Amino acid sequence: MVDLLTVGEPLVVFASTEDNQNLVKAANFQKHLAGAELNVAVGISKLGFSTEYISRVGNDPFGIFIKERLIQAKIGTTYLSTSQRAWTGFELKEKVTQGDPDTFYFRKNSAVTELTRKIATIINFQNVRVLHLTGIFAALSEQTLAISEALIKQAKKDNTTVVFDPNLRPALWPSTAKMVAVLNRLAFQADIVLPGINEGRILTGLDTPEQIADFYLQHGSKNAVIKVGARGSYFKTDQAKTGFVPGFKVKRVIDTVGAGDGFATGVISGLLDEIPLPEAITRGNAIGALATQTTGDNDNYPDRLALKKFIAENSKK
Ligand code: KDG
Repeated sequence: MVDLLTVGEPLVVFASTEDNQNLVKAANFQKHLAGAELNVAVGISKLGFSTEYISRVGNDPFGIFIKERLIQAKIGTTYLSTSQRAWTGFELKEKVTQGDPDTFYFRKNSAVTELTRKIATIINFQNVRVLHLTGIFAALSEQTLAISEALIKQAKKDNTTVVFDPNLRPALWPSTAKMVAVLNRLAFQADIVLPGINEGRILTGLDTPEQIADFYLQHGSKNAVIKVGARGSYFKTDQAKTGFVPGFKVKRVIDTVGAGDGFATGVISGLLDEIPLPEAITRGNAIGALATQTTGDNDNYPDRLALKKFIAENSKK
């Protein structure tokens, strides 16, 4: 049995080590592993679950680095292939002392865009507990969108839980209208949709977490969890259960990138452990907070012991 199956583009990220220097001026960078879906696979694997990652890399030093890191992280590579023609994608990331860092991608026509929907036909969803998808993979090409649609369709047929994180990346879409239409179409089919509050506002035209959650439930999503930054997360379930799960305070944020994937990791791990949704969201809030403490997206994701310790030490008595 595979606990988590995800599909996405792995990236090498070069994170600047110089505070508040833009990407033109910065001269020193550190190499890390990135890619939203890969971050989730890393986090889920670290918590002791089995994972498989559908992807494709180039036959180049970045591709080899990614493959080595996947093996180290014990992520299944059954559906990972290597292109002899296209390169692996990479990105540059700023270091900022406030707010979200600027990023720049080198990923157009990268190896992962050679995947075709045939890959979806070889998955046996009877052996997969959770399918995780984000709006980033769907944005990369018509083929990656077709793969996303096919995976959701097959997963639903076999009652695999579908978790969808819209992960808006407007730069990857031809227009906002197309981004909104496509991502909502995917989100409406999900068992759990995980937008950030600002993403939810763009996708629904509504304002509050309650309104955004209602919008998704009215259109078919079974459960919605709306991330409201460091404050915490609001949820609404198909059983009409609602609530707000407070976030964890951290002294200093080093880098916000990877926090959303950390959140998804916590929620998915809770689903896999079959604990109540609010407890799963507490895990999500915790891993999101831990992710902000280092420069790499997933370097500070915890194992079970570290997660338990962080929650115990930082929960209000
Ligand atoms: O969620 C983290 C991602 O933004 C980062 O790893 C890079 O996958 C990436 C993307 O497309 O932005």
